[in-house]
Amino acid sequence: MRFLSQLAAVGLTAASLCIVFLAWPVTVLPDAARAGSPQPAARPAGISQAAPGAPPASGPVRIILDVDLAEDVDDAGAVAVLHALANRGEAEILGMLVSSKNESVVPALDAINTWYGRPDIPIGYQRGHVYGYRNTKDPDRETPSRYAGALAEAFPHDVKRSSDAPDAATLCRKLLAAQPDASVTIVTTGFLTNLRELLDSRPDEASPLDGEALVKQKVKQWVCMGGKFPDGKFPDGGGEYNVMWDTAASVRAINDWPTPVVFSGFEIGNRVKVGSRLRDTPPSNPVRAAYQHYNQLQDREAWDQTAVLYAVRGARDYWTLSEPGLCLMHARVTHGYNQWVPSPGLRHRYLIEAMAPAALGKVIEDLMIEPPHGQGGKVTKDGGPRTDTGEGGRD
Ligand SMILES: [Ca+2]
Ligand SMILES: [Ca+2]
Repeated sequence: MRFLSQLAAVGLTAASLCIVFLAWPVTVLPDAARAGSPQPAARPAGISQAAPGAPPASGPVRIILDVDLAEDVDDAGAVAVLHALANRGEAEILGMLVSSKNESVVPALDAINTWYGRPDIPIGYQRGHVYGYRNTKDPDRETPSRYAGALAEAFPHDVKRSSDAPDAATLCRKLLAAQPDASVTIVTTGFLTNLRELLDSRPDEASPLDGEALVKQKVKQWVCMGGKFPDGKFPDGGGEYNVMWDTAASVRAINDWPTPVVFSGFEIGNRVKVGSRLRDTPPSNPVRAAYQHYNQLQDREAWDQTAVLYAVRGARDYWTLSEPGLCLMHARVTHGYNQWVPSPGLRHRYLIEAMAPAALGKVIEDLMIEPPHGQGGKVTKDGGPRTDTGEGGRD
């Protein structure tokens, strides 16, 4: 959607972009916007062609995971799923980003990674997060969390506070620049602040390309837990949490992203309930502790886990893909929402439920409770965290 960027460059606001786009009949979209597959039934470029159950054709899927890990607990489950898939050789974790505004979230994420034996996964923290759209009352509002502070306090890690972590967009540029072309899958399970910053980023020591060009060269696809499909509004008129929170970032990231995008909408994870089987894991597991603090180890919807699972394994028999189209993001005071505009040749699709939610929940929860692999002796025999810092896990 370079056309949108050009409009932005001449100073139109995000809100007016939506008006322009709405007034712009789909039938007259410019050829440049039709760069995807001409066949509505075909998979968009970059989406796995592997047969159901087949191993990845070219090694593990290279993942950058961007989480909020704050107000809801499913991010913690999603991080667990990704570690389990990495342990099985299905995924390679290049790095993680945090899109929420909370000084305990990066330490909490580092603690989970440490428990899984990967204490050195690079983590970037958002800069420039804004709550709401044209919100003059509390645009700097922090993202609350019932569990991040407790994890940061109880479990071993070495990042003291989120703002000690590097800027997420700068880190992401570095990670992308080091990878082969068209090889990286970005998964977002939170706000789109960091992807906006990435698209807006300028050439630097990591790459002579600007953000959009770098994404276009290195990213295979973006899998976004966000939006609601096909109708983006809830009965009360509200939009889905991840896309509405930092609305201007969502408009820029979704409308201008230069590669295929697959959305796992609200309705997908909403029917899949997981988490209570974390009781079967040791109390030293920080993911168990997150659910303990969040809801006393009850089941919770698996929104974020579905995005990670799709990013690594593809649709398999879990889901089917929608027709191609455009997930159009609307800005409005104070929070935005998305609208699905079907259109052959465009690069957005969304997941449609295929497997029964209970069966899919078992697939996800089995991964969430898989113990860490021994990683060079960094994980103790019972799968618990190292205790050499004197900070045993507790919940
Ligand atoms: Ca660390
Ligand atoms: Ca989330």
